[in-house]
Amino acid sequence: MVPVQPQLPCHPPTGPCLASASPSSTNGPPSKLKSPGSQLPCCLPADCLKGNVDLLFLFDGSGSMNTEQFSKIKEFMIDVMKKLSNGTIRFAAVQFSEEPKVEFDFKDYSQNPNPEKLLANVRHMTSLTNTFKAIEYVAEQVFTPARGLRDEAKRVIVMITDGDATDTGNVEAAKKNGITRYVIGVGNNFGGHDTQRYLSQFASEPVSQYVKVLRSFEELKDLFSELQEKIYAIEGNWGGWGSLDPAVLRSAGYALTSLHHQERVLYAVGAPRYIHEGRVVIFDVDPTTSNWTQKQHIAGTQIGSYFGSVLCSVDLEGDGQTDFLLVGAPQFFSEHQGGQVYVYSWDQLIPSGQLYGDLGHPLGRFGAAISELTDINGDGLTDTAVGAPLEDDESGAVYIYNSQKGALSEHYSQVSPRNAWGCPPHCYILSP
Ligand SMILES: [Ca+2]
Ligand SMILES: [Ca+2]
Repeated sequence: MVPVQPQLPCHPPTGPCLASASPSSTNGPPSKLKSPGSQLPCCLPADCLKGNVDLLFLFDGSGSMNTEQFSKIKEFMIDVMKKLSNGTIRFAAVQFSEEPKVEFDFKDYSQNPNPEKLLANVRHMTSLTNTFKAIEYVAEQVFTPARGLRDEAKRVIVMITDGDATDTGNVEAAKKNGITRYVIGVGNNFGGHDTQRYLSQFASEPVSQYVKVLRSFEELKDLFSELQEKIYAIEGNWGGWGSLDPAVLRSAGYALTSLHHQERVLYAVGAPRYIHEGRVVIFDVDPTTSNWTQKQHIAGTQIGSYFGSVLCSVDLEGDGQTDFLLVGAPQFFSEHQGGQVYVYSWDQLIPSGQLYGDLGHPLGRFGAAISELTDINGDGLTDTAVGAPLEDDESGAVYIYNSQKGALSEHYSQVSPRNAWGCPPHCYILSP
């Protein structure tokens, strides 16, 4: 079995790219590399993908909610903006009642991204709930370059409303403008219909993903994590697991490898930008229908570590049955180490160790390439190579790990004299 390597070039772009780690992360790289705009010496290609999101809060200011409830909506928006202030998301806010009113636009936010100040002068309008009118207005009048919309940004409306619309219409303008619509219905002022179905007329599809019904305004404060996941999914070019095809996943930059268990073949798919922590998901594929079913998943532990950007399955004895799944996190940071590889026993994804490079190479990108080798020390067991392409002043290094009976040694047996394995500087691909 030949492990699938990520689509990384041997010579990545020479120009710098922007670090994507959140400045609020507590366990990320040293501070000099954490701030938005930090320059790294080079980047994995996916780093350089555009991930900007322009997000507009369209919030209900109708007279059916009291002052306290209206304040809860403002608190929610402020909370979201503070927690998502990572440099890739810009915000705008429009209150709607009988008429829509721009409280601040994307340009205002980019000039002064202070949520409290931007919402300090909001006055509760306390009139009708002309929802259709408001959506059409923001789609046509606020998602515009003049209001600070960025050309390449994903467009998102987060609408918060407490009751039925008092007007009629459609959301064609928003659809035409490519705006993703996440709708939050809150409180008890909706008519006697199925609230979720009612709100679905404003939302993107699938409804289960883009409509949220809350019984009370208090619940808004607990909604952040769910909304964060939605936004990160959009920001990170994460389209969900809906339409899966190995060729599509590879071309989209996802890592992919097969796992063999008895007569079954399963697939591990890595999504290194998933909610910034990375995730690996195991799928079972029905051989007759080709339908993919999600079986298990494992999450990364450090924001920005690129967990899941490299995957490699290992068959120790060459019996055709996978024994280990190795997951690379080449941008994992600790004080002395740059990158690590997580080892999971298969077929249950049980954590069984971690591999590290030598200390003293915090920018080494250990784990940016992993390959199952043949048996190179003659003990009958497959051995494994891990690349650290930027180690030792970007000379690059390759570490060899021998297998033991039923296990992969956590201690390497050899490390290449730097740049002596036929692997040029910056090499991101290893072949057996
Ligand atoms: Ca085996
Ligand atoms: Ca061996």
